[in-house]
Amino acid sequence: MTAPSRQASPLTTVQKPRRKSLAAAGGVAALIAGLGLGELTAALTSIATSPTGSVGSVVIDLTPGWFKEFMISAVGTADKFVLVALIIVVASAVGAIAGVLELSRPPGGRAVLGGLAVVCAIAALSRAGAGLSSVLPAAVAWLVAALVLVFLVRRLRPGVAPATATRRRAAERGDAPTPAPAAESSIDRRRFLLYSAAAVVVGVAGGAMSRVAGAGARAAQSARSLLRLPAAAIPAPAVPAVPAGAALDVAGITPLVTANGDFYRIDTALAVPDVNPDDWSLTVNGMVEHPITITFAELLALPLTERAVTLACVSNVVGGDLIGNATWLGYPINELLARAKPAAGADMVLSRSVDGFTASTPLEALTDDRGALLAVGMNGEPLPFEHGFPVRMVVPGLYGYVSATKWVSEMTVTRFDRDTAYWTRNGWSPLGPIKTESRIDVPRNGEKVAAGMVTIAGVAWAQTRGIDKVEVRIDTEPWREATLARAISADTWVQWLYEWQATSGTHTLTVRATDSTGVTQTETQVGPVPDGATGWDRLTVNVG
Ligand SMILES: Nc1nc2c(c(=O)[nH]1)N[C@H]1C(S)=C(S)[C@@H](COP(=O)(O)O)O[C@H]1N2
Ligand SMILES: [Mo]
Repeated sequence: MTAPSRQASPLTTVQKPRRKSLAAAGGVAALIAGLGLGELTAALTSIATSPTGSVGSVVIDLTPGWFKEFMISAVGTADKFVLVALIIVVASAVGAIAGVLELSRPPGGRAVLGGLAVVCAIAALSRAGAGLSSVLPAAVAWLVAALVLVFLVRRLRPGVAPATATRRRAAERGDAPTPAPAAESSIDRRRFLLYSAAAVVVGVAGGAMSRVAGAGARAAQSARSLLRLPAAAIPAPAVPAVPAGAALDVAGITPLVTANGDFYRIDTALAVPDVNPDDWSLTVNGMVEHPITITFAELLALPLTERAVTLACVSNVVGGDLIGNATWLGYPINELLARAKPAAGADMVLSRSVDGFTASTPLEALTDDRGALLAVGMNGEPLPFEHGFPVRMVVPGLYGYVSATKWVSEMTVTRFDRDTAYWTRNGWSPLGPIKTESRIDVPRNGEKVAAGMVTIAGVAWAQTRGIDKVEVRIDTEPWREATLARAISADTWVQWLYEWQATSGTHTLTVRATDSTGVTQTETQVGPVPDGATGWDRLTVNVG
């Protein structure tokens, strides 16, 4: 064995241009490490927020149709592959630029990576059902990439290279000759490449693990995208769930039907459950004569009903937006329970989600003819993952926390004095009927409007009872009746408008609704706990 010669030492002299290319390589390595761990974070939290996936989806959305068609005709199903390759090329270029910049103008490289992270975060936020947590993968990716970049680029600075520092210290002590000028640029090139390779390995491992961790999610996703829901047996195709004339043509008013991507989302799930419909089943058990287990295929084979229902959250404040209206396709829960035959004395159904959430619903609300649904479709699509794919409950007239269990997997017939549910255990009322409410959508609070005819418009709701009257009050003038649009049904909100001859000055607008039982929305202001907020929606406008 011969000892390695001096020349083979990892300490080599690296010229400036070489340092630049090493920095570029380090930048790419840092980016790979960051992206890999960002992908892993996405796979472990939510499926829709992967930095590359969300950027890819946004690119797909923004690509003009003609170009998409051209791509598909030119490269066929390889279009996704081309997109991924393109993203890799662009990302590598950004990484290389970041590396060079971090060497020449720190913290320029970190800033460039930060810019890329912001793009990823915005892309993730733009996806349907995104929340603040959607930026987490991009944030993790940036943090990791920036740390690796700083670490690697520091090794390219002769001033701080440990070997040089030792030499300088030795020089200061005077027990070594002054270092040769060339040694100033000596860096541990082999070690640098080793660390860069390690960063690449970490990134690739993170990416690979994210594929494994996200496999279930992807299986569920592809099952959802392949799913073709059967047509509703009721209403017949000729009878639309949303009749003509139900939507008012007023700029800025809440749309009558809320698009799935705009539908409010409330749940306790940190990661959206990705349930594969092939693995899903619902069990009806507890105080029943005939326990039932039904698979997704069996559910779809039953005659389904389509019905518009306005869902509301008990946490919605007066004037708030935790409310949405959709057409739901599903199987009537009362028919399912009729097959199971609840025992005498039962008064509650405890529904359970695959993620452990529970809701306690009065048995009566699920067996009467209000039309509670075991829903599979939302506005003509399979349920979005965020809204309970593959199956959720929708019960007209009850706040979501006592009725609208998403990803539902079990319904236990029981009694209120035997069991409690997720929110009722936390001090919320066991009964959650939706209160009669109304909201002004236009004009906006604080808006400046021109004197003359101003349209005041909004929505009002009293699910299962229906709205009979909406009144508007300008300042302290008498209440004036608004015009109601045609209601879809008593289970949905109704749009209303009032044409106001506005005079200059500051004015206060107030709205109140009266339901079909003759109950007028109370002025008494209460917060959401324990059974829903009350009060009148009121706002101020400046008429110029
Ligand atoms: N599994 C599960 N289902 C749930 C919840 C939940 O936290 N987990 N939240 C409920 C609440 S409080 C409301 S208001 C509705 C909201 O439904 P959405 O997110 O589809 O609008 O879902 C209900 N179903
Ligand atoms: Mo809710």
